[in-house]
Amino acid sequence: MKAKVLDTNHFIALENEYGAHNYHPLPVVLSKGEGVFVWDVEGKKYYDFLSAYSAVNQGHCHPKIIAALNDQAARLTLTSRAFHNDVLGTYEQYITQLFGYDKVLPMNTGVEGGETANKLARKWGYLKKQIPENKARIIFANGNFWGRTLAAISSSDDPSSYKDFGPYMPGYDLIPYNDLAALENECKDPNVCAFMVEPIQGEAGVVVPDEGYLAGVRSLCDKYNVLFIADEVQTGIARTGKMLATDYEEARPDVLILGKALSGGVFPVSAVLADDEVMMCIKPGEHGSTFGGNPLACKIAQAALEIVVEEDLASKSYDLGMLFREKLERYAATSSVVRLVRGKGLLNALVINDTPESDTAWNICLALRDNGLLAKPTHGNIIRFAPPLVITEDELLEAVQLIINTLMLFEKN
Ligand code: IF1
Repeated sequence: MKAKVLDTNHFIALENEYGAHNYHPLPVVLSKGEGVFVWDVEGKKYYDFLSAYSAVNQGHCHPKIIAALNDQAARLTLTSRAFHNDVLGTYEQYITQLFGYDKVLPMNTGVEGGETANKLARKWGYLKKQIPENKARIIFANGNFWGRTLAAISSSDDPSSYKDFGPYMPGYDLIPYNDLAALENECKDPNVCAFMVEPIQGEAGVVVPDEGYLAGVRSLCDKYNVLFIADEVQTGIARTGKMLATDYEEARPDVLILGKALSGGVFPVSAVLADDEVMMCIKPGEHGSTFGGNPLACKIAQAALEIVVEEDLASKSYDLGMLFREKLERYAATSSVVRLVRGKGLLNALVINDTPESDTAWNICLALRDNGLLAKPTHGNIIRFAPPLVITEDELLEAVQLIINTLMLFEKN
């Protein structure tokens, strides 16, 4: 038994010694995953309520994805886009038909999807909207998070993302989230080419906008000839109870960014979807990536999407999300620890009744770990709960009970 605890300490010490300290993980060392569960190096089993930030919507090591991976890995992994391959076109047809867009541009990470969308929007702005050279502006919402590149942090209002990494990308501006009047004000400037927004803000703490906001964004973008870019890297692929979070309203984006669960968490696969009017603005040699559209990624992504359709993960997420919030709202009503429960589908968060600087949420996550469930705080006082969408109702109810039992340890009575 003792030797096993040493394993945990050993792996954590190795990371501390040899890895950059750009993360502060919960002290647990995982070595195996299957469906909604992960196991640590000591053999302890946990519910995974983070799902690698919604990358593992299909569950850990889904057999269909792993089969696609193994099959394609033995055949052909990478050709670069210097040559055609016999997998890319089939995948492109599948994903564009599934989401209803003319074209797809395959990339790898979510942030590259965001970069691609920004480049497309600028190009479209110059070619189609006749914006004067170098004057194109893209508007973002306060609290946005779309990754760690210099462009992504240039639109951030979180000092821990941007501070001491300047100078920043010009042509980016911020308005409050969930504020259509502020958006309309910006859209009046003819140099604005796009508004890029998360349908629900993830990193900001699962912030759900008012009903009608996304439809309002859509109609303002139509009115002023501005592209609506939806960052569905975290909210997409059934996470929020629909295939896309923008599906809840009349809010079809002009440019759709997908990532994370597009591969079921197997490796980085992202995609940008748009119609020809926008996508055909980019010509050969103007954008790309060594690994984007590689045959392995295409096979994995197609399997990952087929699972979402075949297993109807969107409705599962919708129904189980309702159940999750109902149970925890009932608990929160009389709790001194939980201030608020919010979310959509299986993307939910508990707001802890404490300041963002407090360590209460972190301590709750440590206690949850001890009780067999992994979750991670965001912004100090918010805990995000996002299990794989393949979770069953019985498992969800068991996990909810476990969360409630843990919260009870923190009640001040
Ligand atoms: C980290 C958070 C989640 C994203 C949205 C694009 C990207 C992300 C809406 C970029 C990435 C990540 C990255 C991860 C932590 C994580 C996160 F806590 F920071 F906010 F999911 F909630 N758009 N989100 O959420 O995708 O390039 O990383 O593939 O450690 O930075 P990527």
